[in-house]
Amino acid sequence: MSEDQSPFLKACRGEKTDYTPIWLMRQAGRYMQEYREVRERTPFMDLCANSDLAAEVTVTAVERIGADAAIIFSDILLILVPMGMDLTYGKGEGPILGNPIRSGADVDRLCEAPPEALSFVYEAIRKTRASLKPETPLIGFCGAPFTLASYMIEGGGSRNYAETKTLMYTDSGAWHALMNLVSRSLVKYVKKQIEAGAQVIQIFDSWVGCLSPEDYREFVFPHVRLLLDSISGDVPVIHFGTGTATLLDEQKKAGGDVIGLDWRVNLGETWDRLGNVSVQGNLDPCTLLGDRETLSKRAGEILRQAGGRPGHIFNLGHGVLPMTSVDNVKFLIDFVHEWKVDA
Ligand code: 1CP
Repeated sequence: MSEDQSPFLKACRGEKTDYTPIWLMRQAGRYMQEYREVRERTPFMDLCANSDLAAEVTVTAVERIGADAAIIFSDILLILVPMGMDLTYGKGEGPILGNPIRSGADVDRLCEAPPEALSFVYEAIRKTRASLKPETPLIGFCGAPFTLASYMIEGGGSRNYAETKTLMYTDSGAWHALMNLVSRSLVKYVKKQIEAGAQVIQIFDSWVGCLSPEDYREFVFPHVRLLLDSISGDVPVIHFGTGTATLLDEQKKAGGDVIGLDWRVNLGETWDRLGNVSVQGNLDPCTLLGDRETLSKRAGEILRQAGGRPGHIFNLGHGVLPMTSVDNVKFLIDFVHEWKVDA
């Protein structure tokens, strides 16, 4: 089978497949023993910067669980370093940006990321592509402008995005300048990933669900549109967010060949409403922590809602949680593969 005819790429293009393709966000990560062993010896940023190790972690994960696509091991925040941000990953605390952006003057101190500053990512993509089975497609990715700006402004993760919204509401000039700078950096970064061999790009707008539809339209839409317009046509793009039930129509308008759905929406009804687009999702990652009866029941409900329509990529509604059992992940993947799509 050529990669181009793989179920995952066909589903991205909205073509019919013999079974529903599945991969899991964060499929290489702390829930996997092999990953924990690599991390015991290697700090997270060193792992990302080491293209041999990043390729190894990527390939090990996809082969171990039997997913239909690999996602390059990296992180959405790495691009912030060549833009002028001071990034560290504290033990168990998540990422910390030491010099948060709080004003127009702070924005002025940043620069567009020179794409060659991330050459270790392109190198990891090339090495991963060379060692993956030919029929397994490789996903490249980046954070979306809003989600990246929120880390830059908050200085890390956030519960209510108060600093982010403060800048947005009090200095819309600085806000749009920041979003534009991030978007321009992302266009070049994504194009380089495609050149290196990424066959699909996923845009992670993980935290955009904290916005109202009005704020999305005014403060986010033009930037996501610019990003997606600039990369569209090269390879399929998956446009993902969480908590986005009220934003999905706008997100679809902004662009993407595949729209990511989380578990808070009914996949069937939402797909009916969105219409002509592929969809990815949408199992609650916590169902992998429960018993197999519940897991297969919930997975079956999603497959029944998709109803064999071409263009469904099975995934979780967000990343795999660290306490997940690998056996449950494999059970889910087998369950989805064995499902008769015409049923
Ligand atoms: O299979 C994979 O794991 C692919 C690699 C991958 C991806 C796609 C990693 C590795 N990070 C990401 C994307 C990413 N990073 C997102 C978008 C996806 C999502 O919403 O889950 C986000 C928001 C980040 C930021 C980030 N980096 C966080 C979240 C912190 C928060 O605010 O809640 C964390 C914990 C990191 C570090 C990180 N990145 C990746 C891993 C495996 C880790 C954990 C590091 C470790 O403990 O080993």
